[in-house]
Amino acid sequence: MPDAPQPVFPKRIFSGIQPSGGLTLGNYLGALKRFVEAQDNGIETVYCIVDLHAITVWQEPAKLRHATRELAAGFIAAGIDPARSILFNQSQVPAHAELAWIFNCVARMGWLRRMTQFKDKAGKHAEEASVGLFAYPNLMAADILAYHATHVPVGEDQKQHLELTRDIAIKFNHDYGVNFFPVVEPVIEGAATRVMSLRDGTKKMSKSDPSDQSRINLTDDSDTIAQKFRKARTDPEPLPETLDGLAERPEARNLVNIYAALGDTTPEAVIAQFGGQGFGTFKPALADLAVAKLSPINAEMSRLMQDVAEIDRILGDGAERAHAIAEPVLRDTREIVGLIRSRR
Ligand code: AQP
Repeated sequence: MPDAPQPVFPKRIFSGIQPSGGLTLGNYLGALKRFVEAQDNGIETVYCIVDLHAITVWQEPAKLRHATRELAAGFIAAGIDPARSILFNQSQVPAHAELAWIFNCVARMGWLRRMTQFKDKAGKHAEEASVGLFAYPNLMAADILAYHATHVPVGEDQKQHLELTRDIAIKFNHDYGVNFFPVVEPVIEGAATRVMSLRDGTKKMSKSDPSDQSRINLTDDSDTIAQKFRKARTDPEPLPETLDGLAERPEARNLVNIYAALGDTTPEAVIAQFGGQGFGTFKPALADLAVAKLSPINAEMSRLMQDVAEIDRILGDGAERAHAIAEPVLRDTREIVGLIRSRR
């Protein structure tokens, strides 16, 4: 008997960022900047401020509200057009939480125990971590699959979670004998898929790092950006003449990658320009480039934050449009699973 025809899932991009603090240069280069490129390529794009993920660790309610609105301002200031992309906060669309529960019953304990991000975040205190932090990747799978998204642009740190999303889709489809959820493609591209801390080139730049000097925040003013790059940890050698020379120099490699990503060029081109020169020349050039690229975003974020009612309106409108896509997917999921829905 010939195989049943496979459904074709039209290309749709989904990705999200947690409002667990301010946006960093890592979020901008690894995620946000690439979200804008995808939108501008004419692909259907759904972008989510994942507030339910943020509360997997304690968030002060007033700060969470502020961070959610500021993140929305950051998306728009960086170039996300709420008329062309769907921009909303996760908790306004109940499909995410409901599908996550179903996926809690699909994913296996052993799969989640292998997640390195949980190990990193819970550290030695795993017994005290929230159940939500452990089950976080199932909610992430629900975020993506509630939209039948096919492509997910993320930074390198999210690769393992996306592999889990694929495993959940495959197991669900197999267990229920359907071809309902797409097996998503991670899109991990560009010169800065893993921006590192300015204090330690072996650690990811992160919004929750206790040292503010370790990261560039999108809310930092020009002087702060310049000062942080000036003080960034480096070694005493000049930049090498070839890319191979960066292999054992994580801090130098990180700064070259940041320059390349901000300047829309390649690390090779940066080395061709600055090879043989010391950090006394390179760091000010990097700071100038960063200020030129980030300060218009910073200024626009401040302007948008003057009108939080408008930000809330944009998020509400995005949530309506997101709900219109996700709800039919949930309806079909309930049907497949055998959950009766007879309420009017
Ligand atoms: N340093 C980074 N380099 C490249 N990409 C990064 N991303 C985060 N940090 C870097 C990408 O940004 C998107 C949103 O990430 P997130 O804020 O939702 O979660 P996260 O990865 O846990 O980021 P943080 O800054 O480390 O947050 P905290 O400190 O709260 O845990 C993702 O696509 C991510 O890959």
